[in-house]
Amino acid sequence: MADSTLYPTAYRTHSLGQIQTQGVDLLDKEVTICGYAQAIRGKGKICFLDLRDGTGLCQVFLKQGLVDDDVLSSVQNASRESTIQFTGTVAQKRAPKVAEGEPVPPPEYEVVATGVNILSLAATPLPLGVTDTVHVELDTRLDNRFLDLRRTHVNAIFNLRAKILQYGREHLINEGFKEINSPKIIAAAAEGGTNLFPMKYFERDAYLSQSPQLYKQLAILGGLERVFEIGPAFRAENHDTYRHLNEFVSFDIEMAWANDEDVMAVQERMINHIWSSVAANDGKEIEAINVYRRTQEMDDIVVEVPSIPFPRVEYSDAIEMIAAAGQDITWGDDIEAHHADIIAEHHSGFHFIPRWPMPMKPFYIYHEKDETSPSGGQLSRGFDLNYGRDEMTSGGQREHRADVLTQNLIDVNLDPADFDFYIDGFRFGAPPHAGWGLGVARLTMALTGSRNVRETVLFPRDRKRCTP
Ligand code: AMO
Repeated sequence: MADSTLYPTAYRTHSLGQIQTQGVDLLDKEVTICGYAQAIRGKGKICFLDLRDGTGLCQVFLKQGLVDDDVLSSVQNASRESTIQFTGTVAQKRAPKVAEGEPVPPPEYEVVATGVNILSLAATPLPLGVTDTVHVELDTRLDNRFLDLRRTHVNAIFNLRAKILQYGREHLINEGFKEINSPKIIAAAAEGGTNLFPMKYFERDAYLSQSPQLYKQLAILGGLERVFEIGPAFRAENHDTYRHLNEFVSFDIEMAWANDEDVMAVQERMINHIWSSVAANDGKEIEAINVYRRTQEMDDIVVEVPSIPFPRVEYSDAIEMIAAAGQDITWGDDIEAHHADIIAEHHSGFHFIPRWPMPMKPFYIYHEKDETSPSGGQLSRGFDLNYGRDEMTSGGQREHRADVLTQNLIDVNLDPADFDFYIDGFRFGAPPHAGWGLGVARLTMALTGSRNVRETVLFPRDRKRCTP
């Protein structure tokens, strides 16, 4: 995380990560650093302070004579997590003793303080410990997220979430996709009418967007060829599970002249790129999570780069697999969480489930004319991507025939008149196209070994939580 390209600011010349990575060049030089006081040791004439910022840790050494007595005692008496600025010189920390034959750790650096400025004293007691490894309930953590985020492994989860977005974006841009932003105040439901959050929009009713679906398609119909969007989606769902929220970030693509297989290939290449980039660059974040997991007696997470193509378990084969395991399921039924467990026994990593029956997929999905399918031509070009038991993505080829699209709306009891703005887009020449929507929090769960989607969302919104 130590970033050698960080510029100095009004408050510091160097980050703590830079002190550790560039320490050899900084030896005996004067620096100004800032951070949270993580631990303060020493009475009387000396004091050792572990200072932490968002890039790392550095020990600060204070000694009578180098700083005034009252300054020394104010640091010794400062509460944990207070923010302090120090000016001082960089020195090499005394190397810890290592047993013979053991590897010698790389040198660490400290700052010998000559100037101190207490920026903000932390109130006591802290509502939750930043370095403690005792288990804290998720609700307490979320109520005090500002402190929870200071914990190294929690910080690492959000750094990795940012990397998912960075590497994902980078990959799509390299494949010729352009980033778009669609409206979040909408007048018609994309994903069914029952889970909309209504809002007042001047004199009329409007809703919060459930998905950029209709707009990303209109962008393709308008000739933008390949688009992606990373933005919020709102669902007034009652689900109270480890993987559902009422606001989530949806990572969407849409692509012209393409079918379901084409966009599945984009997805697996993108995930392969994200996983291999994390494996190559972000080992420190993974290790930070593992250090914590060991204190909780949990297994280490390992970033296994998934090879492509990902396995494909067609819907019909999935139904057979689930039925063979003794479950009461027939073609046309939904694949529920406990069914997904059975598939996950065969495929614990990423796997696609393509070719769902049309009645189980949204009206905008392409209607496959396949008289051999058990549904008599009702097969869709819709797919899901699962990681183990959890759905990460839905997507598919889209219906680009305006008449079929209108009939699809009628079939699901939606009024085509409410969708004129959308169907009109198909009346004047429409490219066949396909796309998908990926849940960022769920993908972050998969990467970081988190067991609850709330772990991977800064300020989650669920049925019971609308603050902080
Ligand atoms: P879908 O509704 O399946 O498809 O959503 C796509 C992905 O978004 C994530 N997701 C959620 N994450 C957290 N909480 C929720 N309540 C929630 N709902 C969905 C999941 C899911 O796989 N328009 C289509 C996508 C497309 O076809 O392009 C859509 O929204 O990871």
